[in-house]
Amino acid sequence: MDNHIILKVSRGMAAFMTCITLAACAAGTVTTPERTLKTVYGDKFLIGTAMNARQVAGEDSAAVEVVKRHFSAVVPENCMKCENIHPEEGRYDFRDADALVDFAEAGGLTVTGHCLIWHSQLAPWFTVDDKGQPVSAEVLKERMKEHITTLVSRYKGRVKGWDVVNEAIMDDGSYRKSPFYEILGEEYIPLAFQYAHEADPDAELYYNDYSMSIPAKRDAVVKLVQSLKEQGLRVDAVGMQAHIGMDYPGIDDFEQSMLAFAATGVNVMITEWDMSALPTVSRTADVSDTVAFREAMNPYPDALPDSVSEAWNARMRSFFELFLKHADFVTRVTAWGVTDGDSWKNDFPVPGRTDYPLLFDRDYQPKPFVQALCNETE
Ligand code: 9MR
Repeated sequence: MDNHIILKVSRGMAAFMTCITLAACAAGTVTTPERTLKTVYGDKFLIGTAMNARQVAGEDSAAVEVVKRHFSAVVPENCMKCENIHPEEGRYDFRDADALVDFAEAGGLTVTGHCLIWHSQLAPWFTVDDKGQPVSAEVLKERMKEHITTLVSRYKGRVKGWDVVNEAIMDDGSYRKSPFYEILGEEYIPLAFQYAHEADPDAELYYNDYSMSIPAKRDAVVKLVQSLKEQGLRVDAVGMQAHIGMDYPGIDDFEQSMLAFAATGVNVMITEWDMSALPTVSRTADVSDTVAFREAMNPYPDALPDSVSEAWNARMRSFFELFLKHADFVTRVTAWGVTDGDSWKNDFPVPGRTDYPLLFDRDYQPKPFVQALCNETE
């Protein structure tokens, strides 16, 4: 090939590449790697989101687009919970959970299984006999083992880790008096970890809970993790749910808990991150309600005022910076839902509110602090 031909070929290639670029631009696609949470912070920790069954089924394609662009991990919001996946003894319904794991695999997303043993959203049959009386310790152990083994083995090698036990400790540090505790005592927790490990020795295993900044709860979870480790059980991380508000918890208290958990030798995961922008409902308030109460508790039905939005974004950013600061032991940060419209917070603790707790708004746009984080270079 003489120089003349090489020049012609390279000009042709350049023209071809320009065409591709222009075509891509015309099609609204990007030609340089897009700056998203995943592309900018994905080397620090997994960036996850909870997904609902509607999204996984492709009924909300804009949400799916956000998930694919910004997140590297997913967790099912509800479909792996006992009442959904194991509604009756001997009958499982794996359809939604299978779909989520398939979706994740196709998109290269890491899956967390949520959750194996939890007092809430527990199938009604699970801890009682056919007369509605509590089953014996032996029967409950058998049921737990069968349930855990079935789920963990089914997704072996596809689910990276499991929330093995969820919300077993109360805010005062005592054990929750759940049916599991009433029948088996504290022993149900190590048993759950043992059964999960036997079913998939490679799966990571987590203890997951909320309000983890409260000192009494922090101390009790530290003791629990230490005791599991002393018993030779696998426990990889403590999941801090991080359902926070504008006025709780103190970020220093949250950091103290992160450090306390990490000091036991496990990782920390921020597993269910959201922050209500609405007034905190006092635990003593009568949420059974009056119209006036509901209106006072739902002050921004159309949009957040700028001042509230700014405060919300600043506080969320401070938490994300805290997670980055401890990226040596924070292995995953997961938002509890994709957009504000999807969030459970719209209905809790007062039903029918319009809340703004997540990283993407109702129009699937990143919140200002997410946009700013994505645009920054270190
Ligand atoms: O977001 C979930 C919501 O759709 C369910 O109705 C609710 C039922 O309890 O559970 C929500 O998720 C919870 C999670 O599984 C465990 N931690 C607390 C979460 C918020 O309640």
